[in-house]
Amino acid sequence: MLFDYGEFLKGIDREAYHEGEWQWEEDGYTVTRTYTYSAPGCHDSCGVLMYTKDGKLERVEGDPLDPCANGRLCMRCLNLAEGVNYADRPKYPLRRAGERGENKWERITWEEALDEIADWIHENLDEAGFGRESIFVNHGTGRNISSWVPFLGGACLGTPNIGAIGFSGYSCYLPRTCGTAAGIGDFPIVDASEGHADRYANPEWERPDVVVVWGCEPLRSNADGYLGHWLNVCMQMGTEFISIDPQLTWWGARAAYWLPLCPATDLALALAWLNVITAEDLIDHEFVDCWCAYYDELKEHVAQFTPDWAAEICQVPAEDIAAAARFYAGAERGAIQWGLAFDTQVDSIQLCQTVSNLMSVCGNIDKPGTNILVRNGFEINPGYATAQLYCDPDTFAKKLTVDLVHPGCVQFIGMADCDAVNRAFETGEPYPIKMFWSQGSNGIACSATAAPRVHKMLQNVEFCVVADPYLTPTAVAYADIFLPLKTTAERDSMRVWWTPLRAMKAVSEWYEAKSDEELIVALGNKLNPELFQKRWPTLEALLQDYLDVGFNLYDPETGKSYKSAGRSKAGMVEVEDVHTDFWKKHHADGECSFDALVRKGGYEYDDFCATYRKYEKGLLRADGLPGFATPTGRIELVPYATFGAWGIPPLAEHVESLSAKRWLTDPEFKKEYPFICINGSRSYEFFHSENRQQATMREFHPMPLVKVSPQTAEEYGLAEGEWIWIENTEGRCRQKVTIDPTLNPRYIHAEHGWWFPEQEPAFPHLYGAFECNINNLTASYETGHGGIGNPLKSIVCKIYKCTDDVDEPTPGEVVTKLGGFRSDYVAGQPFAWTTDNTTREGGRF
Ligand SMILES: Nc1nc2c(c(=O)[nH]1)N[C@H]1C(S)=C(S)[C@@H](COP(=O)(O)OP(=O)(O)OC[C@H]3O[C@@H](n4cnc5c(=O)[nH]c(N)nc54)[C@H](O)[C@@H]3O)O[C@H]1N2
Ligand SMILES: Nc1nc2c(c(=O)[nH]1)N[C@H]1C(S)=C(S)[C@@H](COP(=O)(O)OP(=O)(O)OC[C@H]3O[C@@H](n4cnc5c(=O)[nH]c(N)nc54)[C@H](O)[C@@H]3O)O[C@H]1N2
Ligand code: SF4
Ligand SMILES: [Mo]
Repeated sequence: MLFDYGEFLKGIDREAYHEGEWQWEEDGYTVTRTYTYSAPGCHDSCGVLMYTKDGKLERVEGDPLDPCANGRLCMRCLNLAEGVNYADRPKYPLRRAGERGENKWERITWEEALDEIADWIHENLDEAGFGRESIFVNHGTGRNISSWVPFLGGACLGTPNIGAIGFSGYSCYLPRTCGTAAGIGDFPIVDASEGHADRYANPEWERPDVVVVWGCEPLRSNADGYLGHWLNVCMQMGTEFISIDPQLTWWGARAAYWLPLCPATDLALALAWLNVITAEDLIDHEFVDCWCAYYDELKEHVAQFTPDWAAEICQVPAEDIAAAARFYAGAERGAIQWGLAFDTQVDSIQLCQTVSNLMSVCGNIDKPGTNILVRNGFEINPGYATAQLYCDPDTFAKKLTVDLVHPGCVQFIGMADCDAVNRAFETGEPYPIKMFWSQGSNGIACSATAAPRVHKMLQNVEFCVVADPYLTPTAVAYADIFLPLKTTAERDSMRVWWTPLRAMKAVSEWYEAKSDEELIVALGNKLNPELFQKRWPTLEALLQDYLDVGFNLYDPETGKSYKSAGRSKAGMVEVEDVHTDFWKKHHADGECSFDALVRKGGYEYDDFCATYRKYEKGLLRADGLPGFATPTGRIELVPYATFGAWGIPPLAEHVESLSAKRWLTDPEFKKEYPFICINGSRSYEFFHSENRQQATMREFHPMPLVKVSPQTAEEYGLAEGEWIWIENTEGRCRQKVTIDPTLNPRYIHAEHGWWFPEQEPAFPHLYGAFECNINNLTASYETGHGGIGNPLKSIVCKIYKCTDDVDEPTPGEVVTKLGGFRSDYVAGQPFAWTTDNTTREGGRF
């Protein structure tokens, strides 16, 4: 065995690492043992030692005593001090002093900023007859904000319209959570021992035999509370891997099988795996018999999806599809690590449900070394649900829902529907959006599919507030008021995503910046003083409430408690007690506070995620009976009831995107746009559009790179480092060529999220945010069943060399000065050409 956790632990000099202390002095530094709050951006939270001198963060090291990350850090955390101390980081609130996009600002006080916001809302919404639903709150992916910004939207601003601007199909993570909620009732993640404080040494834990890394690169992304190096440890302990990815990744290069499928054909492959596994009877009979419903229906349905059928769609040999399926199903303990690619396809929700069926029929659910079912530790679940508890019920009823723009779809997600929001901006229907509040998102450079189109709709918004640690293209383009925010280093906060509950302790200050939590308290006390004076008058009160009741509706005077009614649109339900399990555990011993958590090293594990076979123990269902949290109490391999209620066909069928359909059926179109562009795979240096300010990151990764195959380079006469245009019907952008000998010649891969903080901020350049933006080529409004999933990672395009034609307008000029690449957008329609005979119905042509 290459990796022995016991040996690893024995090798740590615990005294040198000040075991039992949370802060000490060392060589002129104050060292603080704490957790990052998803620094910078990031979905995770790793144990760090922060080295400060005179109140300034100078260095960050991994904390080997932290069981989550075991002292390992990404370059993004190791380089945190450079991001935190960036010279041009805004220090004070700013008011726009010129036109939008001129980048002219004047310094104002927080009091002035909050007054102006309150006055604007009062005069232009409340007194002018508009409801608070006319405020759209935009937030991004940083899991350092996903509990807090929605809460700010609901509790401070009183709007139900909270979401991600221009991000059609909720194409990040939500498809996976909904796809599994329907069939399993809970969310499965790969068990790499992360639920246990004693980790790989836990006596119940067993390492997975086979892990399928599917549409995910966990070493680069560490996505969604999951650290990639956990899987690396499993590999070192003997786990074998399958990689399902159009590109050769680190995992693919070390895998027993690499299935380089055509982008966005994963459902065809998954159905073929089910076909093999059911036809060859490779299922876990005991598990299926006891715990799964509708197996016969599933088996009958997948009988048509043979490996030969899938081979043609996926462009992977049928034998390889079948052999890999047998390898996964034959493992005693198999697990599937799935990634963003699951969310960026039009058949996304059925794909997620189908792959959760693969886990279920093989019995790979909630047993050691398989996919375990996890929830937020200690039942602390603030977020959309709690935000909506504080919104006026009549206003809540006006939430922008999916049915407004995708007829027949049913809203079952907490966020406002991204396309319904677009449509409200574009048409004023069903009501105009008058105010845009953006916090923790760089929408125009990142989340906005069809970025030029989103620019068109945002440029005339009446009032815009952007809150961010940095002045982003989104701030320069739209903000009337800019609010400077703290980073993880300056922030007192907590997070619980799965387990453990973690505390982040502020170690430095940044001028007048406020943390997201401090902003909630300040804004809430300004706009909603009655509620905030009672519940959250101070930061301490807010943090305590998080631990005590997770922001649920709770009135200590009447004893009445309410929880959100989950995914439904229905609002709330009265419950007996909303106290969290953390409160129940620690209220009496006085350890239920932020400070207590910091003192004990910043973390505490929860029992739920550490318990295996929860379905046998009655831990999953609200009624406490054994089984799963589904209507039948079993895993529903065909989720008739839930998908039925959501308007989604319960039996899965692969569907191509609109452009793929046209590409496959229209030879002229395919000749014009011969490549499929996979885009946005994560890099080690950046988190979406973040960290571009950091000189060290730019030294490693100076410019946006578009990968091409050697064949393509030869055919087009392209040299390494040469700029090329990438173009399709929606727009174009340029990136620098890098030649990848492992890439399939039919694909290219472009990067997303690029802007250049060192370049001109003002229009038309806007820090270069449109120059290299691959989302000039992607489209809004194309979603799959349920309004879920957008095919943003499989766009068709052509490429050609950049020339030095100075008369040609730059993309920035096209977008900010010349009305955009297209003038023929139709609200609700992704492409101008889809108004003719192309529809979303049906499978592959
Ligand atoms: N073409 C293409 N487009 C994509 C993707 C892709 O793969 N391809 N990926 C998509 C996905 S999955 C996502 S989730 C979106 C992400 O889209 P965004 O979430 O908009 O992306 P970020 O660039 O991470 O923007 C986050 C902002 O938060 C700020 N920030 C950092 N720390 C804090 C903090 O503590 N508090 C607050 N309030 N703000 C902070 C950062 O400075 C930054 O401006 O992009 C999507 N866009
Ligand atoms: N360093 C860093 N970490 C991040 C982020 C970041 O920007 N930077 N972003 C965070 C966010 S919000 C997210 S959502 C996660 C995403 O993180 P991951 O889930 O790891 O996703 P990606 O890096 O986009 O892509 C992973 C792999 O999917 C493959 N892929 C693309 N299209 C397809 C397809 O159609 N089918 C299959 N099977 N594979 C495909 C790509 O080739 C790539 O190798 O990362 C998070 N972590
Ligand atoms: S995953 Fe990496 S960037 Fe994210 S908190 Fe951990 S070390 Fe930092
Ligand atoms: Mo994401």
